[in-house]
Parts: sequence; structure tokens; C-alpha cells
Amino acid sequence: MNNQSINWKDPLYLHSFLTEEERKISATAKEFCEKHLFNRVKSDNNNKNFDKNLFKEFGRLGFLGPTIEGYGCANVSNISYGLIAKEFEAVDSGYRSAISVQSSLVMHPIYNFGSEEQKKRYIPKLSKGDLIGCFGLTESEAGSDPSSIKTKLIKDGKNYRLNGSKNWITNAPIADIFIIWAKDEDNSIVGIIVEKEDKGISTSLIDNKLSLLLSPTGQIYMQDIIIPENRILQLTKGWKSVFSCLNKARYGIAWGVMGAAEFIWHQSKEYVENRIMFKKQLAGNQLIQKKLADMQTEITIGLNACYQLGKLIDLNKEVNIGISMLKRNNCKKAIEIAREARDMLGANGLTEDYHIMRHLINLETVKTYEGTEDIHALILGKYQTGISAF
Ligand code: TGC
Ligand code: FAD
Repeated sequence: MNNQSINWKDPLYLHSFLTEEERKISATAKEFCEKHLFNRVKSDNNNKNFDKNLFKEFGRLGFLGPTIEGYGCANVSNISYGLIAKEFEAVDSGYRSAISVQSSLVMHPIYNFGSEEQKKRYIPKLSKGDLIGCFGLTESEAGSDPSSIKTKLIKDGKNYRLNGSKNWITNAPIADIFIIWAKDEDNSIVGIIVEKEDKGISTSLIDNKLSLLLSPTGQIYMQDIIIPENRILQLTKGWKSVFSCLNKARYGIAWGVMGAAEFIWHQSKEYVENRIMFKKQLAGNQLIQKKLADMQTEITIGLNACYQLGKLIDLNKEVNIGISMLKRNNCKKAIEIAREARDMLGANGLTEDYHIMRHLINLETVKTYEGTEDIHALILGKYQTGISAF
């Protein structure tokens, strides 16, 4: 059968619903990722290398803080933001992490909870990639339950004093600015901008992780850092402000992991079409076709659901449930797809040449950060029943 004219890649015609601008952005992101990231991903992964200059390239093309209006940002739709994340993660979850953290966890809180002075000082440079930011919420004893954080901000004369430590922070070792979440004297959550030149801040690299290798993850130590009033994100309104950052990043992850899954699906399809075993193409076996059908189905459903979610976010709808659902389900499906594909390639699937094993290992991180799979199940359970089972 000649299947060239059949729309097997996008059976629900998602592409046809995109605006002209969204199509252009998706194509630009795809071209950039294929030309400038795919050719270096093996070496970056093997050398645990993240070239900081890449941020300037991301900035030049408008990929940093793309949904922000003004301050040098692109001001595009949430669908566009998702499409960018999808193309980045098709190459490596670590590259997507870089833009997620900068856009959703650093620029978003400054834009939404910062003063005009803070926005002008930081956002234009963050959008150009001249500054790199990170987001410090997790601590060694406070992962799934961030309400247990111990980092403290205490009033000291006309300034404040910041003490504590953070663990597992993306980009901490290469960051110029740090969005730090701490508790004040009333135990209310407060967001603070710390600069790398501030006396009392230091970082270290987690060098023994086996996943998301090209993404620098680290610890942050804060000892008696003097914080002037103008470094506090004054418009923070309790934990819901923190969660608004996570919501934005989780939404991007839901798109991103479908990008990784789609890459893996196409890669394994091509492999089984060309691999001859028992004197025929592997693709001619029922068990193999069932796996391809499952991949096609889950990716199509996952991407179309992301599109719907993005539309709802653009309409300012309350979408906390949808975000938890798609962060959880799309990560779960992407990792299952990566495992099946790895198996379909046999021994070759274990090599770096087909990129599937690297994606599989990365997806273990993505399943864990921004709320683990089970924590999102508990969030969904709480919304349904009204009972907190944490
Ligand atoms: P809970 O009582 O449920 O809520 C406290 C307040 O927050 C509000 N809220 C939300 N608001 C907006 N969006 C959401 N998704 C929200 N979820 C909760 C809630 O309405 C309430 O507001 P108010 O005004 O009534 O006070 O809080 P809880 O302590 O019971 O929360 C529990 C739980 C488990 C849901 C939460 O702690 C959680 O989500 N834990 C997971 C931790 C997590 O996701 N950490 C992420 C760290 S950052 C990261 O991983 C970056 S990796 C990035 C990369 O490299 O790409
Ligand atoms: P834990 O909370 O200890 O959970 C361990 C296990 O127990 C999980 O399976 C979890 O689902 C389960 N569990 C926990 N509580 C319950 C419960 N009540 N009921 C049932 N099961 C439960 N954080 C940041 O702040 N900024 C970053 O930039 C950042 N980047 C990261 C980058 C990487 C590579 C990684 C791996 C993590 C990063 N994180 C970051 C931290 C991440 O958000 C946490 O790892 C995550 O929230 C889980 O916390 P934990 O690792 O402490 O696991």
C-alpha cells in the first residue's frame, strides 16, 4: 500500500487548527532545533555540557519568555509556547528544561509578582539570554512537600537576611540570578531575587546524576545574604503565586514530552520498516504494528489535549486540573512509548545512535520534577473528592 498521501502523522488534523503565526513559530523552532541542537546533543550529553551561549541563540529567536508582553519578549500565544517546548524536547528534555526554567520559573514570577523596576532590570536581559536564571524551591528535606522548606528571610534593620539551602536546582551552577522561595517571620512564602555577585551565595554541581546529563543541576547555599527591599517580589500572594509558576512549566512539559515521544515513534517506525528479521520487515508483524498503533494513538490524544489546554489558558480559564492531568499522563505515556521503542530496536536501541535510550533516561527526570506522577494523581484525587490524601 502507498501510504504517502495518508495523514498518519496527524490524524486529528491538529496542524490545521494552528494560526499562521503558530505554524511559523513551530517551523522556526523545529528548524533551529534540528540544525543547531540535534547535531550537538550526543556530545553535550556525553560531556555533561551546556554551552551558556546557547541562551543567546534561544533569545535571538524569541524562545525565552515568549508569552510575555513587552520588555523585549515575543508576546505569543500559549499554544506557541507549547509548540516551542515540543520541538526542544524532541531533541532532548535538557534543552527544553533550559527554556522552561528561564521562561516559566524565572521570567514569569518577575513579570507577575515583581515591581516595574525589577521587570525593567531583569526581563529584557533574560529574554535576550544575556542573563540566565534559576528557580530555587526544592530543598533536601522538602521535595514533593514544598510547604516544609526551611530557607528563612528575617528582617534586619532596613534590609533582610537570607539563610538556607536548596537542592536539585536546574541551572543553579550557571545562573546569574536566582529566584529563591523562603519563609518570612510569619511563615508566609516570599519570593526573592538573588544575584550571583551577592555576598553569601554559592552553588555546587550535582555530578552523579545519570539522567538529563546535559542540564546542569545543583545545590544553592545561602549564608547571611543581605537582601534589600527592592529584591523582594512584593506582589507574591501566598503559595498560589508559587504554584502559578509551576502551572506554566507543567503545561510546557505536557507538550514537551509529546515532542520526545513523537521523535521516538517516528524513529522506531523507520527502524522496523527497514529491519529484516525472519526474512521479512519487522514492521510486517502484528505485535509490532500494535505498538506503533498505541504510540500513534497516545501521541495524537496527548497533543490534541495540550492544544485544548493551551486554548483554555489563553482564555484565562481555571485549568489546574487539566495541567496536573496532562503533566502526569503525557509523561507516563512518553516513558511507556520510549520503553516500547527501545525494545523494538533490540540491541541497537541500547546505543546512543538512535537517541531513544537517552530520551528514556531523561524522561525519568521529567516524570519526577514539577510534581511526581503520584503527586499529580493525589492532586487530581483531591480535586475530585475534596479529600487531601498527601
Ligand atoms: P494546597 O493547600 O493544595 O494549596 C496551597 C495554596 O496554593 C493554591 N494552589 C494552587 N494555585 C494555583 N495552581 C495550582 N496548581 C495550585 N495548587 C495549589 C491553593 O489554592 C492554595 O491557595 P490558598 O489561597 O487557598 O492558600 O497546598 P498543599 O501544601 O496541600 O500542596 C500540596 C501539593 C502536593 C499539591 C504541592 O505541594 C505540590 O504541587 N507539590 C509538588 C512539588 C513540585 O511540583 N515542585 C516543583 C519544584 S520546581 C521544579 O521541579 C522545576 S524542574 C524544571 C525544569 O528543569 O524543567
Ligand atoms: P520525594 O518528595 O521524596 O518523593 C519520593 C517518592 O515518594 C516519589 O515517588 C513521590 O511520588 C512519593 N511520595 C511523596 N509523598 C507522597 C505521598 N504523600 N503519598 C504517596 N507518595 C508520595 N526543584 C526546584 O525547585 N527547581 C528546579 O529547577 C528543579 N530542577 C530539578 C531538576 C532535576 C534533574 C530533578 C531530578 C529535580 C529537580 N527539582 C527542582 C526537584 C523536583 O521538583 C523534586 O525532585 C520533586 O518535586 C520530587 O521531590 P523529591 O525528589 O524530594 O521526592
